Amino acid sequence: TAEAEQREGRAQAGRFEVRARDAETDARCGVLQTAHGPVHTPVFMPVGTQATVKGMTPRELEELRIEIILGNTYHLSERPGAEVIERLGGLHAFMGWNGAILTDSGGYQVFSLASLREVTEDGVRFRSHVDGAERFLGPDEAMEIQRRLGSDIAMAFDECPPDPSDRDYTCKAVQRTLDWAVRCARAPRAEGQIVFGIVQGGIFSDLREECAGRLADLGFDGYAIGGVSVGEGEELITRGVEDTARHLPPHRPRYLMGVGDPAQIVDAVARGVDMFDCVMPTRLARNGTVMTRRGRYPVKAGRFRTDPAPLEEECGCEVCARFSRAYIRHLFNTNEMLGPRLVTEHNLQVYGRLQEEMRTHIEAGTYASFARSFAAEYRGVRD
Ligand code: PRF
Ligand code: ZN
Repeated sequence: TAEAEQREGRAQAGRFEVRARDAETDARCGVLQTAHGPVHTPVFMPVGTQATVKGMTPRELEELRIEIILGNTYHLSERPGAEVIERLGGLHAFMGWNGAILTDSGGYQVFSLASLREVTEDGVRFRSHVDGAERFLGPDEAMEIQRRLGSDIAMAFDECPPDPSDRDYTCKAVQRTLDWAVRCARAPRAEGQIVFGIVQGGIFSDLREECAGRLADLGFDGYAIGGVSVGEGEELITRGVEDTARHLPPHRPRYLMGVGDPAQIVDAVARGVDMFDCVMPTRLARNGTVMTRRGRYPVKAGRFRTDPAPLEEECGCEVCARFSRAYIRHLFNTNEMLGPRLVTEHNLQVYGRLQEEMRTHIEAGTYASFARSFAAEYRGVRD
């Protein structure tokens, strides 16, 4: 029965089994058990900040075979509030989604969205971006909100220093992140909820190593690489991932936060990363940017006015099976809401196909050559 399945899920939550390793790279395939089912890795998690993956119904997400989505502690605590969601049975029941949910802890969102007042050892005082009122969010508050939301994976409350930040400031942010991680590791959780720690350290390899080591001592269920892709450029992103991933426990899932671009995902998987999230596919879709295996293009362009071809010839998603570029261009030009919905579905399918292809090549031991040909094809054509 569904109930027995859920009980079983909660009992197994946090188990991570590595099922295959690539022959030449650090890429691996695994299965992470959550209270709402297994998550196969490598995995891309679509972003559902406001308890919705914008424009997609849960049924459509299920049809895309999506196993896990991301929600945001800060946004949901502003509107409608954690108490409201808890009263309505938790985030899954509230939004009608029965798959897994990971919630980001709110630190990053507060630092980027709200106007900061003060950072103390207990957390962050800030002004809400919704009503301008003063609020406070720290490790205890973030864990309490995530407990009420009932997400499957809660993230520790961290401080992500902006780029550029000097060594002195980054060091202080790492220290605060570690102090907060201790509190997050001990905080009460929802039934079956697991918790991931987040590594910070900016562009400083030794700080990242130290942060990773100390988090590992706390024994989290998984570990995130934070503070990467905050404006530092491609080369430093690669280094940050590499410098962090190799110091994380090999038998636990690794999650690269806020990344990203398909080419960056393919590269990070080769360095041992298992999980990703990014607004890219859904946000680009809403302004009419189609993602493909060969890069991206604006479907609103005049050259598609009479184009009978699908968004992507090799795709095979329901959108590509049924609609032409000319039709979807027309939807955007007339501001029809079906336009953003169709491109969102296609773009998410591109990530779905990518993760399946990555898994196949890891299992076959051919990931290195796959990654090389992917990069050549994807970066070969731009916009
Ligand atoms: N910390 C948290 N969420 C995040 C990040 C982080 O460093 C990033 C950085 N790429 C994206 N989302 N908590
Ligand atoms: Zn398609």
